[in-house]
Amino acid sequence: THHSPMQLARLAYTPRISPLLRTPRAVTFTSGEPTTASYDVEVIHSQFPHLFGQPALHFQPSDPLSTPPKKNIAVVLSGGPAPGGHNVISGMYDFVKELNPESNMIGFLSGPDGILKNKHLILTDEIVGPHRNQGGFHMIGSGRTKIETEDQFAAARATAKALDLDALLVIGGDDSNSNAMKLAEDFKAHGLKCAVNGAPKTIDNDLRNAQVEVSFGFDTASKSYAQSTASLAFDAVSAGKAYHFVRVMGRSASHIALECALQVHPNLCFIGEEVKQNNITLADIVNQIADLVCERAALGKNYGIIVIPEGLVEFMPDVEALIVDLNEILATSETPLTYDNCASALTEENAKLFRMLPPAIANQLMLERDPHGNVQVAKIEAERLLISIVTTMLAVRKKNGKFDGKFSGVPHYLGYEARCALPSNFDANYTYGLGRVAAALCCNEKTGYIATLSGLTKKPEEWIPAGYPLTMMMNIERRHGKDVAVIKKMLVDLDGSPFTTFAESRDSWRLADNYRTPGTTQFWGPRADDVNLSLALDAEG
Ligand code: FBP
Repeated sequence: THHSPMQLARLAYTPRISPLLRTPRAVTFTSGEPTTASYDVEVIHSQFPHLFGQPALHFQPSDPLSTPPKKNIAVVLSGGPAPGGHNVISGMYDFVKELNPESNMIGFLSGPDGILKNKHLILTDEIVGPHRNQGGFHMIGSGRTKIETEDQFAAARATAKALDLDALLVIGGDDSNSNAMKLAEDFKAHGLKCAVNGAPKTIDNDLRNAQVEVSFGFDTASKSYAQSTASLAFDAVSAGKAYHFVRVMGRSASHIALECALQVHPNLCFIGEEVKQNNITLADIVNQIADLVCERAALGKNYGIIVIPEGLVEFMPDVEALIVDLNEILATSETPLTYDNCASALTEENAKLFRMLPPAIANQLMLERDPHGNVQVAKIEAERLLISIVTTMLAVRKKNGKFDGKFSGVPHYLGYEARCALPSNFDANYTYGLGRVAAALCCNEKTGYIATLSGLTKKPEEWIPAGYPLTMMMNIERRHGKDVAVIKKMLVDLDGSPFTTFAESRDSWRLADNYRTPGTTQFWGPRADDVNLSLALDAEG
């Protein structure tokens, strides 16, 4: 085998699950009242006429039923990898096979594109086995293709018919689950038996709401980023010669940055959502950093650590206005855009800022939006942008006698390295359980639901399984110049406990070096089942 000793040890791990999920033939549901959407009810209802308003499904113990007929159940991984994806598949696989060993589990290859082209793999013990409790999405691969045109929906229907599918599980983030809902509605409208359900994946933790407590992968990834951030913090104070500017992944939401701050106590951490609420401009941000550097220099400290969420660029009102303007230009332009014709198409104000940015950053802002219409913030090097402006500012301050220290900024981006990490115990348990919840929905003809487990700060055996209609979580947003129904992203709640806890302590972290480290992810021992601080604080309320 090519597995390391640690991987082998993780292969032997048995995920902990609720007794309700242990006996597939004893799973029945009680359904509640019809549901509605929290936002834009009428429009969402009109977009999902067949499936809007379905009840929530709660799991109920019952006496085991006889073996149900053989089924064909498919799964697809969609979007960026997140630790635990393989366990959703293995949980689902086990449940489907325990229900009826004759059933087929089919994995679509390379994301939703595999559905369109009917590229798939029949999953077997040999394929699933070596991936249990392992990181990565490589068992079947993933992709960002979005099923949106009528031709694409027709291709998806053709595949569902060709494989005689009873159900499909989409493991994805907010956009992919929104798409799963559209597919569920489309299949229903065309009289296909194939059900479509979702599972909440993303390291960003922005697929979260009253029903979904955390998206899988966040726990492992944020612990890993926090550990690296801590190492850089101690490097800063040990070497005493540089400021580490650490940008962390997370798209628009600053959940990962916030978790890193709660764990590490950096000198400064920006939270995109607060920047937006308080209308903090790019000029304000660089001033805050320059002030910090000057104050610390006065104490003889020419080093420090600053955490930046990758979504920050979208939240500074001046940069945001520029992005909105660019979005419309990119969506409507028929020819490829150059720096110059882009600058001349912008409003005067936006063009001024655009021309002021380092050209590399301006070009990164012009990069094509992803298939879901998102700005590719992972490719915008905000840490370099800030270092470059702060360097210039401090030179001016030095000339004016307001700064007599040294400044050296070292840019870091913590992004791709944590998305395929070995899942923490939390994520291994959570995803295996989610896979079984999803299988129960898929094998019982439920469609348009997201699989959930709640009560996640309790023991895994006490987590409560349920299925909730995806329409409950949707709102109307403008994407690619059009209004579309999508799951509402959960950004950092400025009244929530993770943020208020951070806000109460951050002043004391500016000048002192109160750095702390969470350590690397533990798989055994007294701290192995610790959950991330954000989830723990949220649960405390
Ligand atoms: P998902 O939303 O698909 O889970 O992906 C999350 C993420 O890792 C973001 O944090 C990041 O901005 C983005 O993917 C990067 O995308 P890509 O892998 O296409 O560069």
